[in-house]
Amino acid sequence: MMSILWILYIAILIVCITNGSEFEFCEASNEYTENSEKCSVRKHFMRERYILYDVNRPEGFNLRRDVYVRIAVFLKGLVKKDKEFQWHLVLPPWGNLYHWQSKNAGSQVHLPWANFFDIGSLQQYISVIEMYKFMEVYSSGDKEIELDCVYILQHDQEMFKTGKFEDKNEVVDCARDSLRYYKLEQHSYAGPFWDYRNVTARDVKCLKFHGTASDLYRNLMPTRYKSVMFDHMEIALHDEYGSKEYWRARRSMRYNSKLYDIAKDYRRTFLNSTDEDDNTKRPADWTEEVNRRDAIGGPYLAVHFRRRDFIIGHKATVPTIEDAASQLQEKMDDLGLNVLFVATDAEQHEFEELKSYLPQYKVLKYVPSKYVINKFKDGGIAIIDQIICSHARYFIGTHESTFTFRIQEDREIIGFPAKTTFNILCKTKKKCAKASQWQIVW
Ligand code: GFB
Repeated sequence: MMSILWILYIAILIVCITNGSEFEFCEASNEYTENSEKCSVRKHFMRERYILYDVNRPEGFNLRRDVYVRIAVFLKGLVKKDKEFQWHLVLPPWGNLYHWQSKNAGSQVHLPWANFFDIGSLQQYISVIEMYKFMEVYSSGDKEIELDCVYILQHDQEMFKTGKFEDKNEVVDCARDSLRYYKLEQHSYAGPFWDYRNVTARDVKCLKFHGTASDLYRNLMPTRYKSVMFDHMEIALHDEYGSKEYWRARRSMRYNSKLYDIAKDYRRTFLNSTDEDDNTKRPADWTEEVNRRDAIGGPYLAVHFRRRDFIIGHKATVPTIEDAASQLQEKMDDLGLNVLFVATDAEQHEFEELKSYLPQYKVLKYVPSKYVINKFKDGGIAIIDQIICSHARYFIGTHESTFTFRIQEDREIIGFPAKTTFNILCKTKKKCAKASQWQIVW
């Protein structure tokens, strides 16, 4: 019996040696059968960890972009702290936004970030992966994705009642009615998951949370979870709002180069504006940008004139169309400009009304071709408007609109003098809210 076993052992050894493989114990797969190359690939994969997130459904495009900056800075800090694991941020697909209702834009769900942003630029700040790519690498071949843990961030209502705010990170029972996730079976939850049907989670926890994003490090538990999702990520605050790190993350959010090209073409054709003449040339790589304040901008004034839901939600600060026109006229005359670029979500008749008050000027807005709206959707058109505003000699925005804030940030990055950027339309010439000023830090 012993000699048969010996013969078998020697035969296996010969087969292994002639095949060039080795018998070694591979901890990653808990087997003896792997050769060392395969084993190191497995080991490497074992170190991959994925963070996913989602934002309160009604929030718009530009607040969502701000939430990205929060989580990007969070991940950057994590990578610095923890070298044991390879951390990646999964980019939540865009879609189903309340404001994105253009009928000729085709489907506006599950849009990848590459539609709007330059992924290479994002990668230069942190490791990001589009959702569809994550699904390929993470699924076990059958296209089903099972996340290890979902945390639903919730405000502590008590703090809002008492006005006493302190950091909190506490797993609590999930109130049934607030839970958009439901149990399918033991260790399997279905939920909204960016409207994907093939995604579930093994565990769902509600987290009463107050504090900055980095307070969530402790919830990651990478020796237990490979993938963790945070829902309602907008509840976590910036770790470093307005700091150098904040601005690095923000600067990495360059747009899809095709959107810059469309805006460039429009500026040259209709606004007599080029980067050479306007002193707005930027290095191709955002990490090579430097602090400057000498951008001149194209010979036009740009206004972001927010209407629709803002007229109701921000009654106290949004001017009538006539009031807006009179403020714009005054500034145009001041600056000796006769071209006005209007970025707006206004109805066409509102835009015509604005124009009717300003007959002495050339008043323009960007109108996308069928091809552009179909390819880049409402989000892409919004970005084109933002790029054109960010290259104007002078910019006036809408008080407290995150759409305006993103333009102001872009102008700070390009290098305009602050006084040409942080201006807002007033309710009336006499009644004006104070504009916030978040200047860039290098
Ligand atoms: O981006 P956003 O959150 O900015 O929402 P606010 C406004 C959306 O409306 C944009 C469209 O994403 C665009 O789709 N939009 C607004 C525009 N202005 C323009 C424009 O000038 N050009 C183009 N092309 N599109 C928040 C809302 O809006 O205001 C919240 O998201 C809430 O739901 C809050 O209503 C009061 O910060 O301006």
